[in-house]
Amino acid sequence: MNLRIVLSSLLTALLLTAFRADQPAPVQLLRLRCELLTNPEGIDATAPRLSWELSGPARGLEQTAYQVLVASTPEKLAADEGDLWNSGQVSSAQSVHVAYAGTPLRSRTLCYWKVRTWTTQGPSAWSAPARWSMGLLNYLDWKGRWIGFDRAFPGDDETTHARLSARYFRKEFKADKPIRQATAYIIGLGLYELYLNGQRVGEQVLAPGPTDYGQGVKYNAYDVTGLLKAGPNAVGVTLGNGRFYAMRQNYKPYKIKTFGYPKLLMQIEVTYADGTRDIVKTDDTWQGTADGPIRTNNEYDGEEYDATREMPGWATAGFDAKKWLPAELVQEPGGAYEAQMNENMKVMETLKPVSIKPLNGGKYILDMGQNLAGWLRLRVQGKAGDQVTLRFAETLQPSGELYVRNLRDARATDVYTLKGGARETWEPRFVYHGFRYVEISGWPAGPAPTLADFDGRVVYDDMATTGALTTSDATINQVYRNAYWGIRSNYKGMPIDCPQRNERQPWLGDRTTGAYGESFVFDNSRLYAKWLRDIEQAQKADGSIPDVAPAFWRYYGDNVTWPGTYLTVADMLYRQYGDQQVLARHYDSMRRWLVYMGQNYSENGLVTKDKYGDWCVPPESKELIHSKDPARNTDGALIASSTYYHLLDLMLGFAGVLGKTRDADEYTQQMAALKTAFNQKFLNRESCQYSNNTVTANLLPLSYGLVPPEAEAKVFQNIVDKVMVDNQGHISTGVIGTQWLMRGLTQHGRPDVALRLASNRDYPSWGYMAANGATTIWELWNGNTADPAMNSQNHVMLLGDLLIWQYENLAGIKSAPDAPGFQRLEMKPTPTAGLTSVQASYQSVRGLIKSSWKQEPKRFSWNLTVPGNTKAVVYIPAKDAEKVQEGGKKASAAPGVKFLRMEGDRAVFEVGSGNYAFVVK
Ligand code: RAM
Repeated sequence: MNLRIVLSSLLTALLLTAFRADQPAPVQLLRLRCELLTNPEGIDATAPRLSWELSGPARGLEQTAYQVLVASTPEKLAADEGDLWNSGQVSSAQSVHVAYAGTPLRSRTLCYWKVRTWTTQGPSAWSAPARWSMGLLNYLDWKGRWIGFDRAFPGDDETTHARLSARYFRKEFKADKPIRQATAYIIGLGLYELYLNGQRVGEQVLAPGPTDYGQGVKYNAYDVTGLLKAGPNAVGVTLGNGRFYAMRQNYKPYKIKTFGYPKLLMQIEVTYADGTRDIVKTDDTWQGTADGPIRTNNEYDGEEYDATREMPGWATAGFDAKKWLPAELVQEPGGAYEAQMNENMKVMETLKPVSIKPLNGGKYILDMGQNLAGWLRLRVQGKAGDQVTLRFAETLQPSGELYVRNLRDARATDVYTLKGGARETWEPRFVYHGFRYVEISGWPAGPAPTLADFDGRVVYDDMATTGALTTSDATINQVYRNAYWGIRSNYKGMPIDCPQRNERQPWLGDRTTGAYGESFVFDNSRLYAKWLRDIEQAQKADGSIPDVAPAFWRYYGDNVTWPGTYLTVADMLYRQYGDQQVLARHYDSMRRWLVYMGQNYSENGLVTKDKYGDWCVPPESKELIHSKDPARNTDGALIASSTYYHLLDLMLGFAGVLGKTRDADEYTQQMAALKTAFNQKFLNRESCQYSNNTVTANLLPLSYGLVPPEAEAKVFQNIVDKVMVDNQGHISTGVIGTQWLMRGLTQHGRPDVALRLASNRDYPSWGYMAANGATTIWELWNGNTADPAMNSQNHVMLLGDLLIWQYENLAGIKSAPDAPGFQRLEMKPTPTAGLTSVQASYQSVRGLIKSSWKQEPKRFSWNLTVPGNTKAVVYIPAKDAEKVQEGGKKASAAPGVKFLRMEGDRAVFEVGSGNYAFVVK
């Protein structure tokens, strides 16, 4: 042993003795994740990125080095043998997105890993082990054939409101030796449920994630070792339509994409204890039927289930399948087979209804007390053939009946036919509804239904809630809650616009900045990374990007604002999650689109192509959907050109990150030329008004850095005047302007105006929605009075930058722009007259961040938490740094706190990880 090793083991021994009972815990490594997923199964990233969190005994914990071990068995890992990868001790502070760099990973490789770190507070022990497994990386890894039935069956109906019964497939097989391990790989289109020996595999619902199936499909992988047994086994799969057999058939085929009849490709790979392997795969020895209990399933229209047709035991060995048909070999859907690396949907919450009221005609109205997306589970007793019908809606008519006109032609109706006898429990499998109210009819004779007979099942992507925020303002809190429910309602394996009417499309423009705000509330990193892939797959060879992706509705029309979301979401993933890979992966496609737009739609130095304007501004009359008043609307050419400038700016940033200097020069030049042309065309140099002086017309150039410095103050004043004088403290922006409004007002020195907009309860405002019964966010500011043709009660696009403002500006939880992924926090809360406290927390990629402050007449107090291996620059409202205390001491002398400078009426300090309690008296 050389001296260094002796010394270091002595030191370790010393440290270990030092951390006994009365000592604080040593450095800990927590939340190990691979590609930001916990122990993912079947991934296809060949250099997967590993992340961990650190927590330490004292303030200011910093990682100085790490070592990662990846082993092919848990035993090897336990013996510290990284046969796949031993990174060695790497001097680095990086604890997020450390890319695997070991032996090339192949299909099916099981990877067990752990990490240890060296820090400013001593070394950590090895972390607890974590794992991931590789999926099927090659086309030829798929050994089976696609099976299905390429036709309709009696009882199906292929007119516009297509009805197709679910298709069931099964196969028996024998495992003749003890099993060591088994994995199932499945692509079940449109939607599948997988059973092994009668048991449901996994908790996912409505899987897999939707894609443009002609471009590519997602597979899921499950470790099914525990579900198989030596001897006879059976696998069963139910297929629903999903978006594959689209909800509308033979209807506007130029717009609505449909892909064919449900189909399945799967295999179960079994490794026996003796090391031999077997593979059970789809082929024409499988059996299938369309005669099961799910009689019809259609995402818009609902599901009908006839329990008298149940087939007990169909997914177990020994079932009598005489009446089943041989499965037919069908065409593959085309495109790539990719591992699904975003979370599937799950029942995320079960909610009790709040009231049930009888209506005429033996009907009842059930109120969930909350607008939600998912379905109803019911418990009912009656005779065979009794039929309970459930109709779903967001609101009621004054008569107490359902209001369904805003669902357009979505029938949103589930029907359950009882088998009779004992109490029956049922919930649908292949649909979801956006609803608060349910009309129940056909309830069997006997006792009337009660609340106990029903559960609301809240369904969305299985992602963690990462944020929590409350303030001293009840309206802000209520709107936050409505936003929370709106966002979870509209995550459906892709971000959709609404969950209730005959639409439910992933419109790009609805998420331009929304995705960023949402990222504080939910861990949406995987969903949006998947969505970028959807958008990439939707891009045409010439560069054109549609307004909806996956392009289930084909809206290729070219405009700047909706497709531009491709870039803003990539930017969000980089800033909020430190994901640099998305920039590298999508850079070329983003650039192709930007160049394509520039080449095809330039006019006098501007890029003017627009379609939606400032979508959904508050209209002049409360019945209207879209304003026709030129004074309320903003010139589309201004919106397009300023947005194009902003997108060039984003590209400039991406080029910088990726070291593409030549491109960067090109963007810089284009921006300079565009700025000149833009101000020439739209800016009135005297009044400092842009175009027709709407808030949006002035706000976009101001937010994007287009305004000449000497005009900035006046342009901003025009915005404030418009809000406070012309609109008496009310919002006048639509989907576009609202994306910058709250931050813009705050950053330019009028947080009071932002607060006014956020706490309003009269029209138009988010609070007005809440005051008028909204439990989510409406599509329209006048959602309670507008025409039902386009009036969803559960949209998120009008949130604009409200959530970003709440977290970054109110609570002060913000990633410094030059330190993405919260490497360094910029904590600058905004105490404003009328708001006395804010409490917020956010589970970032680096760990839990907290900020809560309170403004009392002569005292400002602020408690905050900075996660391990992270720093924060904190901006404390104080005219004099000497007045700032931390933990009862003068702040500048407190441990881990460093005074940096005064900045206006803020004392600026730097702190490391830990908990802090600042007070200014
Ligand atoms: C409607 C919805 C949707 C929006 C498009 C342009 O279908 O309001 O959210 O993005 O129009």
